[in-house]
Amino acid sequence: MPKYQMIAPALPNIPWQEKPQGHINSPLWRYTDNPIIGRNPLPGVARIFNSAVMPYEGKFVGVFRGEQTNGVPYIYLGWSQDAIHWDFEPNKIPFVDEEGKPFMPIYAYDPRLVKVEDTYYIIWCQDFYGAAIGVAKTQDFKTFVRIENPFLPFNRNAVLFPRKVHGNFMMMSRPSDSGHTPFGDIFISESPDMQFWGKHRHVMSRGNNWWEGLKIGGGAAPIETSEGWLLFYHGVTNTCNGYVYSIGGAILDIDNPSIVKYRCQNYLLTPEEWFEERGFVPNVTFPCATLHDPETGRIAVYYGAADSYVGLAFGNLDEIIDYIKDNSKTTADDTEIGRR
Ligand code: BMA
Repeated sequence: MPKYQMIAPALPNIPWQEKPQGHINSPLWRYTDNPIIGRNPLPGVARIFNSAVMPYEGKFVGVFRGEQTNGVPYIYLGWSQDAIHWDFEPNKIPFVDEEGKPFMPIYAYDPRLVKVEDTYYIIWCQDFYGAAIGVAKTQDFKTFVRIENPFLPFNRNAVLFPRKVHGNFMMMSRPSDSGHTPFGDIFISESPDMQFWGKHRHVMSRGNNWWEGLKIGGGAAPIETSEGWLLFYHGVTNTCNGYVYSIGGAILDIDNPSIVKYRCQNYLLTPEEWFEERGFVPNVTFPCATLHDPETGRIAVYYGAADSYVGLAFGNLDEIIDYIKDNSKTTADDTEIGRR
């Protein structure tokens, strides 16, 4: 009998591999054929990484950060039967604004994809006189309507919750500066309509543990579970040789997600494999999505690797939650409501 429950639609075709024998030090293990997306995945695009996927009509759809050969990142749509092998649409996603006119951000990166009720939302980072949050909605993956800038600059890593809480959309984000910011905590904001955001609260701070001492940012859309919202996020440390990005885990209160119930003091995954340690930006593992199946407790984590590849890791809900709880260390910044 599973110990904990996931509240989500069943996903019997989730990609999966069993835990290898002898695996230690983390409840996540890597897919043996990683990376799942290699270099030069389509004409004009040099690298795909930091990307998000979702089930759609029996198959899978994804929004992918494609670094063009001119160096500018943009978002591309991809389709897959198994969520491992992907076919990409050759053109950038053709957003339109709310009047139906074409809208093309100057750049767009680190997309997340979240379904709330009957609408899919893409959330990314784009220029708004500096790095800020972009949002668009679609119901058919043909028409993508961009919603005007939800937040002020500078901000990144916006992650929408998969359902409303107390009737409002909930979005995490990470206010920062416009460069390779050397600071950043996770905050949460509420909206009745995806247009107007308020009730901003602090969720959790950087600096708790060495591997996440510099900055943190939301990763995959949180998974609703019987213990709370399961969040995979990224944490960054600064070394004499540059930043290192690891994947962390926390569980947020189900009714008041600005309250952290448990926060794992150990990372769940850190750069160890060649495709994580070597690439355009070495030593980056950057989670942007999960697939998850409530019937089996299986979770597949999609993460960008070294700003060059997409990696896939697997874990089991019970083991992940127990690992986070057994190794939890929270501070007052984490456990308070985050309203000052
Ligand atoms: C962050 C973001 C991510 C990137 C990471 C490492 O600031 O720009 O897109 O993966 O840096 O370069």
